[in-house]
Amino acid sequence: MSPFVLTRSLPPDATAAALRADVAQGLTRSPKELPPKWFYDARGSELFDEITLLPEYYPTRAEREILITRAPDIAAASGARTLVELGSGSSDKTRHLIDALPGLEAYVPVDVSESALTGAARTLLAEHPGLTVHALVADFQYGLALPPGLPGPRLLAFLGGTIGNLLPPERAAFLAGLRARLAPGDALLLGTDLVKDPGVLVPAYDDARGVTAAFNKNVLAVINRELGADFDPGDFDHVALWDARQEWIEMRLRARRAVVAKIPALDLAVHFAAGEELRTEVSAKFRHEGVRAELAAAGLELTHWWTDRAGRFALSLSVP
Ligand code: AVJ
Repeated sequence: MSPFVLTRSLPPDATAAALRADVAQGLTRSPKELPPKWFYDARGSELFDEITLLPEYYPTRAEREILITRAPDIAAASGARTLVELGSGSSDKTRHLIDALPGLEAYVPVDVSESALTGAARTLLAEHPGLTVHALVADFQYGLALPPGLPGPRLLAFLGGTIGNLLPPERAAFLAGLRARLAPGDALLLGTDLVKDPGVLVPAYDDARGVTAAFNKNVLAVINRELGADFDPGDFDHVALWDARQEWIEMRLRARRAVVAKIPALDLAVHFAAGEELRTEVSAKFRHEGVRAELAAAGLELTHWWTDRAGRFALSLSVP
């Protein structure tokens, strides 16, 4: 195998078609909602990277702390020869894991962004000349078609707490789908943000500098550009709230006045009453027992649970 292979399992127009369907459905139902994956165009990815540096946004730093301190334990427990990473982005935090896995032969980053994949691969190959990188352009929510012949044991990593952006039934289906990809000896490394004081949680999603507000409103710019719509982001306020019953953060865009937006590509006009809200993201927070139970329901047994010193974020290892 050559050291770098890239497989596209997303047809080039799949993303455009999925955006049209999500906008057509999500903006014509009540309450209005959109899936959070549409935040991440080039500008949105840049804003997300900026969020990870904010003093209020602790998850990225907390997870990095765990990866740095626990990488040798993760390596020993998994013995991985292949590392598959879902939603790998810049593969920034993964570096700690790759450095700690002595027997690693193949790294398989999976992301919807081809540019993120090629950029990350270039850096990694320079640092690890012996490593084979098989990048996969794919939307991991819709089934993971792994390239054949990846040497086991395989470690599947899903970091960042992104599992919290799926709704509970989506999460169950997603975990069951991952379980179906794992053979005896393989393992799943999962990052989950933990339930904590709303006084810490809410500012993480509503920072003082307004970077998260800009990130939230960017989804309107995506719809304007991709579907020819005429949303004015200034017509909307950023809202972040803690739902104590569901134990999740919700981000919403609230119309400051009555708004009518045209979406020519869908031949649609969308009406917002003054004060009406569009839910743009759910970010669920977890507890040890809840993660154990969700994994067990998918046929995975939790074997390790590591948190940062402050107990804000957890990495878990589970096996089929
Ligand atoms: C890291 C993608 C899971 O839910 O915390 C950051 C995205 N949204 N600020 C999260 C996000 C608002 C984030 N994920």
